[in-house]
Amino acid sequence: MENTKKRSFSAIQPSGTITLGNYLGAIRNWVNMQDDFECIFAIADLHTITVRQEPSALRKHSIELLAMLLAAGIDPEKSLLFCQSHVHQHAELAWVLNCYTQMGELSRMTQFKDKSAKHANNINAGLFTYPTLMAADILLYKADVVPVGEDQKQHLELSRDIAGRFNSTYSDTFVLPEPYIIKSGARVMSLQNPTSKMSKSDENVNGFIALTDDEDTIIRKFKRAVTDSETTVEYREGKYGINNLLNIYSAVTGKTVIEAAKEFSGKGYGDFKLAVGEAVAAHLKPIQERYKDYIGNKDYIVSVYTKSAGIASKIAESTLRKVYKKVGFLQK
Ligand code: ATP
Ligand code: LTN
Repeated sequence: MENTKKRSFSAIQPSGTITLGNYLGAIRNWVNMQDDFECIFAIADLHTITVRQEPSALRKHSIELLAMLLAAGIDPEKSLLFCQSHVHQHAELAWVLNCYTQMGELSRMTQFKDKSAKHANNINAGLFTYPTLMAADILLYKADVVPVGEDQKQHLELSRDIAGRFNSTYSDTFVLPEPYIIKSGARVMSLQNPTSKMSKSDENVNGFIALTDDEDTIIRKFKRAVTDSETTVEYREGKYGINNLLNIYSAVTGKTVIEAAKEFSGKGYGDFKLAVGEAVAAHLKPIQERYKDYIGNKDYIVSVYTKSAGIASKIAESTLRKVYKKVGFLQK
């Protein structure tokens, strides 16, 4: 029977310990999509070296991330899961796409502006061309949809622009990918600075919940979460800290933010923060238990990413060949 499912591609960087933001904004949706889409997932290790990494830490984060994705419910029987650096076509297509992307387009990317401000001593060319590598990731597999958090929307729009430009210069080659953003959890904010997003590379560990944090740590971090000087739990413009906690509570309990706010009306911030911490810890517990099994079984992880990379590479090669032919390279 012909496969009529739409194809989905997404990736995540092994740049640190995966956070509640990554989970609620992206990974949880990846897990839920596996029956309805043909899913391809990658560890974006090529992207990660745009910020200087300790090699041993990068290896450790990559294995931990793979174990966590399996624990969260990525099923290698249904989906592909591999390392970007193992499929060389990503870097090759990225080079071609660089030649169809304008400096002006790349300089408008907010992630580039944020990251170059944060890493002012290492504003390398890779950081600048990060979005063309991301476009290559997606376009190689002719993905219809790309499940990401809100922060990646701009990169996706650029991927569509690059794909459209290539198609109209030559002929239909790439599928124009659609972002697939699920509202609940799409933008989890830092617990210490609720106007900026929760990020795994945050130097302040109290700003994020790592998926491996134990219950006590989770509750402690929520207790310390920055809120405001008022006393009522309500969802309202300007109450950034409380809104963030209500969003998180809603995302892990399935209640709406309005229901959640009602549940805590008349209660103090202390009770509310404790309840959010407990709900998050309970939600993560089964994932953490499965994680312990996977991280102890490195051979299994290696077998998963090796097999997936082999399959991915065949799909990627077929797209790359077409691109090389269209731009006018001699055929091998
Ligand atoms: P870094 O801190 O190294 O930039 P990151 O934590 O932002 O990393 P990425 O690997 O860049 O994470 O992103 C992986 C996925 O998680 C992406 O789909 C991204 O949109 C999503 N994501 C990241 N942070 C959040 C957040 N705070 N809320 C919701 N989704 C998020
Ligand atoms: N830049 C993404 C990670 C990423 C990605 C991709 C996401 C790399 N390649 C392709 C979707 C599709 C991020 O989440 N920061």
